[in-house]
Amino acid sequence: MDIATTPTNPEGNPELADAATMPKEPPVIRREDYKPYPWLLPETRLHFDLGVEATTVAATLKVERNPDAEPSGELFLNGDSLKADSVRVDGEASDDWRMEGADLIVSLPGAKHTVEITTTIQPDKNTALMGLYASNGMLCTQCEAEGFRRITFFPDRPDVLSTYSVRMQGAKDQFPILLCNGNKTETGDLEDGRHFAEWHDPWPKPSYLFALVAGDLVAHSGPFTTQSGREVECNIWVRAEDIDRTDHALKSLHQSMKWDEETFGREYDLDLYNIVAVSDFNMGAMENKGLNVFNTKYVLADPDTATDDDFDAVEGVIAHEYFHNWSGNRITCRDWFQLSLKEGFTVLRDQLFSQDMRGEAVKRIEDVRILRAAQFPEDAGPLAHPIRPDSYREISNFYTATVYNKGAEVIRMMRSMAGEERFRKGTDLYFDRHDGEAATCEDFISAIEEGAELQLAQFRRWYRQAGTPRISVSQQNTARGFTLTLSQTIPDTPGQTNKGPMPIPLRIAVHCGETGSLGEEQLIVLKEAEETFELPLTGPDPIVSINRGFTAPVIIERAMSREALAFLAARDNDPFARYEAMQELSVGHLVAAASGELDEEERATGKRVIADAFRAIIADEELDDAMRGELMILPSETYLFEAMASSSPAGPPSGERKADPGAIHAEREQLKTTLGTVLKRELEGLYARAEAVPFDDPAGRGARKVKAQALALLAASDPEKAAGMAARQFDSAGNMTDRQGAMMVLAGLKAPEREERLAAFYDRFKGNDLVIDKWFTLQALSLHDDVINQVKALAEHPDFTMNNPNRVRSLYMAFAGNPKGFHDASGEGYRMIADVILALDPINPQTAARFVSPLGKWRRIEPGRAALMKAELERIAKADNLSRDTFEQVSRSLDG
Ligand code: B3K
Ligand code: ZN
Repeated sequence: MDIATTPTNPEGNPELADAATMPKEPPVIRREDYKPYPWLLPETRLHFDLGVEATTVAATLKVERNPDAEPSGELFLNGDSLKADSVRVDGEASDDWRMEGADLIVSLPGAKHTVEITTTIQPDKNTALMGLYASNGMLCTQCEAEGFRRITFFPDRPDVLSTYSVRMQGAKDQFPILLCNGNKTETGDLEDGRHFAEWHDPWPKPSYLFALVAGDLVAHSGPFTTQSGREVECNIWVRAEDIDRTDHALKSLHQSMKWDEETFGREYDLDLYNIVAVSDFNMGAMENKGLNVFNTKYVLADPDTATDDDFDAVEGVIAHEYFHNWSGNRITCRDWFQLSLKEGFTVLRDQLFSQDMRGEAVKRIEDVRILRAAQFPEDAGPLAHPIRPDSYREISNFYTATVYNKGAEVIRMMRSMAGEERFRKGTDLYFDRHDGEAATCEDFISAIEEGAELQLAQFRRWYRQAGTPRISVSQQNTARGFTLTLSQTIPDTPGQTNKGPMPIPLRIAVHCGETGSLGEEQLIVLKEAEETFELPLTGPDPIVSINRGFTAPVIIERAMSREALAFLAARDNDPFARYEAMQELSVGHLVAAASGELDEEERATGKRVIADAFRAIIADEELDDAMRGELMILPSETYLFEAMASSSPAGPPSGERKADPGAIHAEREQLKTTLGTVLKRELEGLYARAEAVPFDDPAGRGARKVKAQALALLAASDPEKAAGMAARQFDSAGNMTDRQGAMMVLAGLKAPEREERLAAFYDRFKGNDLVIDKWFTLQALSLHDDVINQVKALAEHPDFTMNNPNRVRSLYMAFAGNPKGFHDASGEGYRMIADVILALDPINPQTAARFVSPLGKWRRIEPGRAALMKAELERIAKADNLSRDTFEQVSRSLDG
């Protein structure tokens, strides 16, 4: 049992049932077992007497029988690490109740009752950061998915909607600001320096959307007038010292509100919208009704402390949580298997919003890069699951790139097939039909099918089949014209074999290699396992541009010459297709080289073609720097790992080759060195041109991006010179993007400038947690030879703590993503991450479990490293008292 997360029982008994760690083999919850809850809860009243060390919660639940459910004489209430101080039914003390594990069951004879339960919780002991916890002296909550049961006994499931009225009271000096969901209805002073606030949320909601915040906060406020003319008070609540870094968050919120009205016809539905930034938070943010709670990382931004990417992340997460008000809160999920109903759809909505704010091409490329970095590996590994999973042991483990990002891609495919206008009719129907309900993915598909006039019978397979489809492409020039034969296979994944073909929409165009003329685009939908499409021949030497815009989340396998790829990289009129051709050019070369398939001459040719393509991109005057920067990004080592593990040398079935991270790293570094050497003049020219663009210039953002890339390539070929350039850039930087870009280069070099600038960075930003997180990350991610020892030393730094998830991630998640350090052939990197999991599990199981997946790649890696990774997983599995979270991920990683 986890003492640190277990509140002391008021009767002195420490044996409170903790749902996260009991029993040893936690039960499997199955989608097919769904049953409606036997009771309705029209009204919930909560009374909080707030204290950091002890908070008492008095809950009053009005319950009545649910006519649509199987009747029960018992009211089953979830609990986690709670004890009831008192239970009353209809105003009388009751002893007709019992505990079953962590849960409380009350016998109820009639059709309608009032149940009152009092509990006492200890927020400052709550290191798991689920339920009510203390952060920097303030109190805040996180309830999704199953945190409300750590506050009070309750039917803590998303299909039980209730109207909440809340009274909160506490010391006025400690908690001057008292916030909850909905509208504030009353405030007042009490005796002994205490005060209270009462809140009422008129919109029935599930318990996971409950939130409360009490603390010493100030607001950056700015009203928003809705399309129907209502004024909404918008507040960004932060600690006083952070108020100057909230402009971007407020602006992003206003833009999101306007965009959702214009694009999806959705208007906000309360007079108040509060966002609170907290430093201790398990994930990015939470969409609680009218009171979003955010990780500070996704609220605070100014140019001196946040990079351009940080600004984008703030905009994206603010939008995401706001959009949940309709796709998540007004229409919520019937059960947690339906998570992608709200998450996939909301990710798509935030992606479309950011495309509109910042430009479609670059945003689409970024989103595909994230999908390939996080979701493709998940789909190819032991944790693969469909976007609508069939079972889980711990739902926190299913907030995944699959549910979120692949979920968004699946809905995006519907949009591509219907077109924007018909898709909007589909979403309108969905919102109209299910407003106020707890719905299912099936409800969503049916509404789109009807509203957007699509046939989605076969398409439903995307919801139940895991694995990234692989599409092989072959083209034949025939007497009549030109045909393209496409075949799809969906790899086996844990528990799933022999999957049926899925509809795969592919935007496609055929260009003429000889004349250079570009063909017209069309959308084809591959439905069968194999299909042949006749396409107009635009001229000799047809070059196929396929999956333009990345219309489908699939892997295209095609044998295309380097020359044809170079043509697409330089000429295609679809920006994504250009990016893709550049990636393929590099991936093809690097995987073949890392697999030892290239002799010296082939290796030299491969690098020359890539260098020529880079040269053409640097010289292309029609490109803006933001897009140029995308085209110049080399495939990541994670992506190359995936490509190598799933590519087949000469003919035999896919998936036989194992990834060799050492060889991948060496080849990629060698390519960088060649590019830096061969393109020295061009890269220095690019750097100088970009350096001259002022920060506030509309082209400044793109300029900073290409400047960082030029510097990284130059550093690979001439480290000494690059150290000087990076140090100069660091010293003169007026913004964090340039500062971080310089530090990234310096961190990987053995140069005196490295230590001096790391110290200067630390001294300047000491006390600013988000920037000090960057300082940890820069070092943990570096390609320095001694990175493992550096990370060990950083873990001893006074600023390091296992209790703050941002800090833990800044050091160890960065390290787990550092291919050089993590995959060190000694196995030390694997051991370090396994040690982190074991140390963190009793403190914060949700965050600990997130570190398992890097080790779960063992089956796809060369045998030496595979054995080391597996041994670490087995060591974790043997530990006593593993949390449900970590137990599930480790056992799937070993079994899958
Ligand atoms: N819905 C929350 C995620 C909650 C995660 C709980 N483990 C944030 C979001 O997706 O918007
Ligand atoms: Zn979300």
